[in-house]
Amino acid sequence: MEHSTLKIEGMTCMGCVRTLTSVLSALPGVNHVAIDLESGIAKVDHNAAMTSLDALGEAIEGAGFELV
Ligand SMILES: [Cu+2]
Repeated sequence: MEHSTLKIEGMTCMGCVRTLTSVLSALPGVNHVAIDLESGIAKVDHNAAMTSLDALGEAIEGAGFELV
């Protein structure tokens, strides 16, 4: 299990946090997602063999946010 810490731009409210949390949680091998709105930091526990860091980034951008 990888513990990735990602910096995300574009989240403005708790609705964004909920949206992104559910998008990331739905990816295969993602175990836990914790997103802090104020800092823009997302902590994701994931099986990198199933969902790589790149795949997380693609999902984030696909949801309309930006991985910094
Ligand atoms: Cu929002």
